[in-house]
Amino acid sequence: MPYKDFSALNATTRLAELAGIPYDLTRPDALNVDRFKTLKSSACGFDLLFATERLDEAVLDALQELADEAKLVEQFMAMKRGAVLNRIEGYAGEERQVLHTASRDVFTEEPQAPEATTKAKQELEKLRLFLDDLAQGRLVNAKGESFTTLVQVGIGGSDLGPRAISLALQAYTLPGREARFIANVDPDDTAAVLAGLDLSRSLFVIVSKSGTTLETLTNEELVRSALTQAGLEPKQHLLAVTGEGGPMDDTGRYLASFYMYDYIGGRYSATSMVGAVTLGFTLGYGALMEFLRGAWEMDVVGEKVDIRSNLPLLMALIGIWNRNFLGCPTCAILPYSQALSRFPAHLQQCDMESNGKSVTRQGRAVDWKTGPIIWGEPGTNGQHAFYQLIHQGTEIIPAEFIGFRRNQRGLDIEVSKTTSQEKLVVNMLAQSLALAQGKEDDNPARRFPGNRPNLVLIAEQLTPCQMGALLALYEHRIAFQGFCWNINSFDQEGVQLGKVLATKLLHIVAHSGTKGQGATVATSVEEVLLEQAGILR
Ligand code: G6Q
Repeated sequence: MPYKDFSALNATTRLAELAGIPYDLTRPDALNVDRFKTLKSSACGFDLLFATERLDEAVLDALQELADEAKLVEQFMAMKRGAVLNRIEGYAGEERQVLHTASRDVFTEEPQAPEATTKAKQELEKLRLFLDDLAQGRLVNAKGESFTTLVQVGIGGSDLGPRAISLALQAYTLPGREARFIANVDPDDTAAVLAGLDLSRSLFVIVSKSGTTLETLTNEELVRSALTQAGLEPKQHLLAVTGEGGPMDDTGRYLASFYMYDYIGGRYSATSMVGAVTLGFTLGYGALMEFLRGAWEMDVVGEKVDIRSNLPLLMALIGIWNRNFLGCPTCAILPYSQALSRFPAHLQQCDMESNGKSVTRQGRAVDWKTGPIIWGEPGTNGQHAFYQLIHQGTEIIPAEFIGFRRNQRGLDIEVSKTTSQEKLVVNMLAQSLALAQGKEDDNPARRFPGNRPNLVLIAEQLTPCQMGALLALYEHRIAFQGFCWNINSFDQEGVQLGKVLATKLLHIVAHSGTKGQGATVATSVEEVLLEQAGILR
């Protein structure tokens, strides 16, 4: 499929014209009932309320033209069917298919990429049997006791998504089960996680697609040595999730191994075995499948051509409107749900590693803006922290609020005639309106300029299925934006240079003869850095 550059798309001219006078949200009648009714789109249990964005029907029509002209849905379908999209024409690269959707296309008789889905089904079946062995007491520790804890050891894509989702769904954890995570090569991270653990009743799943990641391999050794010191046989406690045939694919070292495939990028791997093993352990196989079903349902929504009913595409285009036409450099993800506290961190990786690019899929420099800076924290906490800048700072920061009408755990209290959940949701809606409308005041310090674009995503409750849909919604939003910007959203060359230099420096430190403990190491590393500054050139 021939790709057009973003700036060569005709619709961008019309959008640039419209951006000259964007919808004024501060006008007295700007936010009327009709607008709230019309600028709303729903799918998979989510309502997307976008009346508080600086757009109108004319902008939406132009965004539809943009989507059609850039063939965004066609590209999405090509992705789902296994086109080799992870590539830069004429240059060396990963040259891979992009098939994370295949890991959940297991609910239909006609999967889009049958071969990849068959493999996904095989791994799911392997996991189901493994979980069954645990549940039925066929798989126990040396003393015949059940395993209570699963520690996921992995980093980047092998950590952030699974960790965020596991935290989000903690309320649904099976009795007597828990998950923990180790990512950083900082030994204190591992030490802190191991500190409170009964190692004899813990399993560790070492997750590394490549099987070569420094942090993960180092932490695996730390875990192995802790198990040995506790008088336990490491192999009886270690599982692996890795690429088939890769360096970690070694049944002699692990109790069980699960596979992921090179056509699933790390940051898109939460619905593969990378996330499934831990989620299956804590939630059970049934809830894991509900999570996958939610993602699959959103995958299907992503196929719709009409932007008003394709939630991920609509969000992608609203993001492009804010980024490329209203000139906003960042986007805040603000979940009004403590359970989603790590979800912004996951999206930060998924979005910034995918769309933090400045060359096209033909290897030319882009002359338009690509991915924004993604960040965020849960509300209402953020209201007492950084919202000041969002309301009155000099940068316009589009905000995406995510909330739920009902809480997960049932515990709540009515104080001053409203429940805590009501307070949470009302605060979210109040922030959305305040950012949009602003407020005049004679006192300039108390003036709120308004016209700060934002949207609200709201669903009934954060269930496993709803979490799956939310995950896929953002995954596809990111992919659609990358397609539109004509960049390769699926490689991550930008993380290589630092890794290569660290490896060189570690080699030097290992052979420098000045190795020691604590401050001595720090000093020698600094010296080496100074001495070896030439490596950078
Ligand atoms: C994600 C990236 C990156 C990767 C980690 C871990 O898309 O590729 O974050 O997930 O570097 O890689 P391994 O799973 O190979 O250890």
